[in-house]
Amino acid sequence: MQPDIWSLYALMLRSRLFEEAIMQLWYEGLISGEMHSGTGEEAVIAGVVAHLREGDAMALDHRGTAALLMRGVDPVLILRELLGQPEGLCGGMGGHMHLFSKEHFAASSGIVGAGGPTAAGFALAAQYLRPGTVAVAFFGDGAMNQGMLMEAMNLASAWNLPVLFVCKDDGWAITTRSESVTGGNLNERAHGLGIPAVEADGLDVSAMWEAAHDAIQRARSGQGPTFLRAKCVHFEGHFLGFQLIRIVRDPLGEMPNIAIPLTRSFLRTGGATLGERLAGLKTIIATVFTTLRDPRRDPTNDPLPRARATLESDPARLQELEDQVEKEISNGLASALAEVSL
Ligand SMILES: Cc1ncc(C[n+]2csc(CCOP(=O)(O)OP(=O)(O)O)c2C)c(N)n1
Ligand SMILES: [Mg+2]
Repeated sequence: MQPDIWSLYALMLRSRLFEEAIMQLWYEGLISGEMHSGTGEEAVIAGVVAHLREGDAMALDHRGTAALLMRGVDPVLILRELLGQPEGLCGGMGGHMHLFSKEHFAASSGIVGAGGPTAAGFALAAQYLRPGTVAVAFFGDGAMNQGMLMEAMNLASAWNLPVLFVCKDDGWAITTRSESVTGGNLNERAHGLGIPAVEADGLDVSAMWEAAHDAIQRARSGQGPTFLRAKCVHFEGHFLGFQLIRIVRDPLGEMPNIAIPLTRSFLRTGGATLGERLAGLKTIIATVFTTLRDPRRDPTNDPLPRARATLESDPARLQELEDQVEKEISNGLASALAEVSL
């Protein structure tokens, strides 16, 4: 079977446009709290979600908006939720990290790693109540170091549950490089629990679709769980307004924000020794320079133009699709914002 790249691109584009609109509203102050964007991981989500059918379930992390949108949840309900309105998907109480759609068997959680047990639970229910259906868990590389995710993978293997564990590996957990806190190799960790591990390029939606196709087939046909690891890049860093990304975008403007408090604490009497202060300063300077070369700002890591390039042979159809998706998202936004008192 071949992926339908047109519909995959449409899913990715809907998600991108919607999340960019959310970003705008957040910067305008209309959405409160932290906001984790999934921009950059659209190919991972689209390649998997495109295989889901009625009765399949999803357990999501703190970047769950894209998956819900691609699964068919009404963008107006999502947006009203993010705006904290009672008409929102979860009565305005959940916010972007705790979105839930009973109809779609989809639940997200801001507790890192919680998608593991949730997906295993969905998959256990599937075995009894909805045979032939599957559950998918989306989580980050940081979540792979959470005990509950490992426990859930263990049980999924022991009980042969129909579940796909998708690790969206961006190499970071907030400001921690995952490699600095991760022992061994993640694929071997899955193998150790008796789960086959597959790697796919998370920037290439067709590769993701193919890898997910086989893994989901395995689960549907009673052959148990698969671990699918996909490298991707989050353009906004950990969350909107992320300091390291602000430095990359505007190094000169941001430098005083770093330098002034740093100089003050460096010169303060008492506390750390001079040697410790110098070591701290060195770390901060190294982090800033690493950030200036950050792959998160490299446009070649964007999965959208990659998918789009494969469709350019039919520019009329491409234009039509883009116009249609743009209209759909802007109509949804207009209706969410118009009918709700801000
Ligand atoms: C149990 C738990 N510990 C810590 C946190 C704080 N926290 C929120 S997101 C995050 C990083 C998660 O990294 P990863 O799973 O790789 O996801 P990414 O943000 O990179 O997409 C952490 C530590 C949390 N929400 N839950
Ligand atoms: Mg990560």
